[in-house]
Amino acid sequence: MKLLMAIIHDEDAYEVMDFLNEAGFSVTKLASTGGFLKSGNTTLICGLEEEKIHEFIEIVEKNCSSRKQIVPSTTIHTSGAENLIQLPAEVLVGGATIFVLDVDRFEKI
Ligand code: 2BA
Repeated sequence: MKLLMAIIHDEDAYEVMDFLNEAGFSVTKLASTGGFLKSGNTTLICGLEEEKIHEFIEIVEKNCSSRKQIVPSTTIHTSGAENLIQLPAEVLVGGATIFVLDVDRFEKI
């Protein structure tokens, strides 16, 4: 058995969960925060058999879009500490970041 962790955009979360549920996956949604942007995102966790990994990733891929987001304050040092410029910068946040982990044991009691 495997555990998939998919970090996705909040706005995609409910639609992806609907499609995953329809396809028979059991999913848990965790509210998470990106360490770089310090803004909310969603982590879905799902225990599944190895042969279902491809189907899970396909559903996530079809329903999660990448987006450009602004990093509000990027400090640029010009010549010395007295010349600091605060510039907004843009980053591309991917449709999903997915980790696949081995599960040693799985119990439902
Ligand atoms: P954040 O950490 O808020 O990162 C948002 C986006 O900012 C990233 O998109 C990437 O384009 C950029 N970014 C992140 N760290 C950076 C850095 N040190 N320097 C420059 N740009 C940086 P994604 O790569 O698509 O990641 C989206 C979210 O997925 C991340 O949100 C984080 O919550 C998670 N994530 C991505 N890679 C991860 C990893 N290796 N381990 C754990 N979580 C990860």
